[in-house]
Amino acid sequence: MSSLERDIKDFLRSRGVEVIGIAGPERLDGPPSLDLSYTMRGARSIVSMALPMNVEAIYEFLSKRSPAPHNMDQFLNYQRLQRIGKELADYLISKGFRATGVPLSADYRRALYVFRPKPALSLRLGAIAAGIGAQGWSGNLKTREYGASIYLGAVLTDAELQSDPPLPPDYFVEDVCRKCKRCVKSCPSHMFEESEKEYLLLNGELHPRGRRRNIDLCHISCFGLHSLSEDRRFSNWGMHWIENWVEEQPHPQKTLRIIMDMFRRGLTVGDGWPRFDVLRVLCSKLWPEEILKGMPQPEELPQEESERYRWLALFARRMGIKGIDKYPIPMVCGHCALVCAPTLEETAERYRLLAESGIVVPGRGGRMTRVKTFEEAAELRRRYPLEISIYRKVVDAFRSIFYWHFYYFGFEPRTFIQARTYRKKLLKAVRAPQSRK
Ligand code: B12
Repeated sequence: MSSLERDIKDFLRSRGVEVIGIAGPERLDGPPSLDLSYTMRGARSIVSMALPMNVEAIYEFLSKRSPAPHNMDQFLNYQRLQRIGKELADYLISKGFRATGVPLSADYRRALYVFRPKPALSLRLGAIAAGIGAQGWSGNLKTREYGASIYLGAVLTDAELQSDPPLPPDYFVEDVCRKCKRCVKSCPSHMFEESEKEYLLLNGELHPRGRRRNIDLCHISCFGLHSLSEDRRFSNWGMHWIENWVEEQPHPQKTLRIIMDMFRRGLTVGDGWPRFDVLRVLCSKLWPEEILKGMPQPEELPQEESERYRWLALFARRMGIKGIDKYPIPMVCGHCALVCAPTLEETAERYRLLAESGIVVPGRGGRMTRVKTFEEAAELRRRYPLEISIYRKVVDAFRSIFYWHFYYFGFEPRTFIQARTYRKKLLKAVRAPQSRK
């Protein structure tokens, strides 16, 4: 490791980042979203970093005590990682290199169908190439230090840096996930399989994970459109159910039916756009530090739930986001990453909290109320149906369709060609007899 790599790591450690990895030019052969030059022309290396999620906040979230501390943790850390990324980029620029921090999410490539987003740069793939972790069964990037309950960030530079050694592709899937699979059980919409694998191809190696049944099942859970688990035993913090999914979820191969149900619900919730837009402005823009003025840390939040929501709503309004004050909780799921801890015992404990946590639904005055059984939840929803005016539904539907296409609609020949090349290479690798375990 030459002095520059050492300086970079010392710089990040001095800012509280402990999990750091570097991938140089020879370690960046993979899917289109590992093409660094798409984000920064002439980029040759990536510095990947991970910060842990606040564990006490995860406990409050999974046990259905409160989603507020975890959401505050997300708000603060997505800004903190971007700030550290900018400072490292400025440091490298002061040393005569070109460099840039990378947006942490919602920085999608333009596409003809905008609701299955592909990133400009994949922080997960960058992290695997830089050796800070490997895929877990859920497809999340898992680290030895924090498991998958992390925030990922990165900095790109034209410096040709020395790569850190990668983990074997099946480092976790073979030795840890095979004995666990609690991410599968914690996913309310059963987005990925329990036993079947699929692969991504990175630097000539096949990286296994659980086969996705249908990625829209995750979009529907993560955007709070259907919060009830398939077995009706627990929920996430989403406010909505898709009525015809309560009895039975559609088969994952019924792609069009699932997309239609997603639109039917997504375009009638009345606040679909601000709920996504708060993530977009939080994760893809570094705001002035004033935005954090007086903002409490997750563990400093007041006990009263409405008081906690007041702080989150203030944070959102400081980013120009209105319309979610009553329930300023954009992060309603992420169970697959939140349960995934550095040890099997800790993962088992987090999953136990979730499995025994029951169901939360909007009750009196729309306040999220926790109950033990599906029957109680259904009764509460019947007694306190969410009142969303036609006007709000129509305005929000227009805003969602307009802005999703304003920001993400288009056709990128470069991406199209890269994707075809990658798919061919992946198919060839997967079909090669000795390749897969
Ligand atoms: C899009 C996105 C989502 C989408 C889709 C998720 C997905 N596809 O994996 C949704 C909204 C569903 C989602 C959900 C979640 N997300 Co998210 N998300 C992202 C985002 C923006 C890109 C993910 C990504 O890397 N996709 C590209 C690849 C890896 O996806 P893929 O489907 O495996 O790709 C296959 C093919 O499509 C092809 N391919 C790869 N790249 C490309 C590019 C193009 C153009 C094409 C055509 C094909 C192609 O190759 C792969 C297979 O061979 C990243 C931020 C970032 N910029 O990296 C955050 C990120 C991955 N999300 C994160 C988190 C925490 C979550 C959630 C836990 C919810 C939450 N926010 O709390 C869930 C987890 C769901 C899961 N199990 O995957 C974290 C991940 C942390 C970790 N431990 O890995 C990230 C890194 C944000 C951050 N900065 O921390 N997410």
